[in-house]
Amino acid sequence: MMNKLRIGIVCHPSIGGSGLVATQLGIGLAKLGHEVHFIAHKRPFKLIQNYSNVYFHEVDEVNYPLFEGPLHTYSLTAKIVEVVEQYQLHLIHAHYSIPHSLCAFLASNICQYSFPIVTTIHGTDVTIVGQDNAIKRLNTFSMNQSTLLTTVSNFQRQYIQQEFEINQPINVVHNFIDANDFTPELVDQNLRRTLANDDEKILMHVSNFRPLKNTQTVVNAFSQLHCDEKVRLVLVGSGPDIEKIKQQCSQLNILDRVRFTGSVNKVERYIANADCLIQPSYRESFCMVILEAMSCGVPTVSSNVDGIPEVVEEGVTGFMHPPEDAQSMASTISKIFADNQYQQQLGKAGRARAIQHFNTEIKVNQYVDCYHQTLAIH
Ligand code: GMT
Repeated sequence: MMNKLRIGIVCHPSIGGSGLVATQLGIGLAKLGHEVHFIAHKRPFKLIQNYSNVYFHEVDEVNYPLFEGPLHTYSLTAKIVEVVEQYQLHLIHAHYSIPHSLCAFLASNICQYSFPIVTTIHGTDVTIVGQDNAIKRLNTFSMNQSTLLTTVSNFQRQYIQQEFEINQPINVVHNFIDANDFTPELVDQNLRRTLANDDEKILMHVSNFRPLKNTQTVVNAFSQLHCDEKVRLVLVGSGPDIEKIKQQCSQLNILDRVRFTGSVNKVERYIANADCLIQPSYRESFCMVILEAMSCGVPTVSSNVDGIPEVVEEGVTGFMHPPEDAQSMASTISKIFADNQYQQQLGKAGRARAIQHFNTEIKVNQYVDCYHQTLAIH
C-alpha cells in the first residue's frame, strides 16, 4: 500500500461549505504527509496560509468571442490533465458532481494514464443544481463514473439513492471541524463591543443570504422575542437577500437593534462572541455553521431539515423547529437567554459533541481509507 499519496482536490473556491470542507480536508491530508494539489478558478477562500506540501493551481479563463460565455468546464478539465501529468497524481477528489466530477472524468480519459476519481456530494449539487432535468442525466452519469462516491450525511445518501439511479454504494463521511480554530477562547470583548452593548445578548445568523437560508424567519423570530433580556441581532455575511432583509427590519422598526457585518474574514471570531446561533434553512445536507457554533460553545436554534438532526443533539446542544416556525424559535431563544447557566450548559455540550463526533483527524483518515479503496478497485 502506498503510504504517501499525491492527491488533486477540485472544489469551489468561494465562500461556502463545500469549499471550506475541501480545504480543511486538504490541509489535514498535508499534515499527514500527503501531497495536495488544489485545482480551482481562484485560491480557495480558507487556504490562507502556505503549507510545504500544498499546491494551488489556478484555472485560466478561456474566452473566445464565438462563444456566449467563458469555457469554465473545459479550462478546468485542461488544468486537471496538466496537473495530473506534471505531478503524477494518484487520484482526483472532486467536491461537487457537476461540473467537477464530470471534468475529472473527461480529464481521466484524456490523460496519458487514467486515474481514479472520488466524488463528494455536498448537497446543492444534487438537491438544487442537479434537479434540472437535463443536468440530472449528467449528474447521474458523473456519479456513476466516479470510482467512489461519498456524501456528508445519512440524509444526503438516502436522498441521492431515492432521486438518482446510482449503481454503486455511497459512503457517508460527516463533515468535521478543527476545535482548536473554532474555540470559545476566541471570545473577545473588544470585538463584542463593536456588535452589541455589554448588557445585550447576541443572537447571530451566519450565511450567504441565499433564499434557501430563509433569513426572513431569522428576523421574524428576533422580532417576536419576549424575554426580559436585551438582545441584539447580528447578521454575518452577505448575499442576494440582504437588501430584502434590511427592508424587512425597517418595516418592523427594528433596524437599530440589528447589526449587519457584511462578509468577514475568520468567521470564528464572530461566532465565538454569540450567545445563540439561529439557522432556519429550508435545505441543508449538513450545515457547517451549526457545527462551527457548537465547537465555539454556542447553542443553536435551527430548522429540523435534511442532515441537521445528524449535527444537533436536540435539547442537549440546541433545538430544532420547522423552518418557518418563527414563534417556536423565538420562545426557545427566550428560554436560553433567560438562564445564563442553561446557555452555558448547552454550549459546553455542543463543544463536547463537536470534538467527539466531528473530529478532523478521524474524518481525514476516513477519506484516506476511501482513497486506498479507490486505488485498489481502479
Ligand atoms: O449551502 C451553502 O451555503 C453552500 C453549500 C455548498 O455547496 O458549498 O453547502 C453545502 O455543503 C456544505 C458542506 O458539505 C453543507 O454543510 C451544506 O449543508 C450544504 N448546503 C445545502 O445542502 C443547502
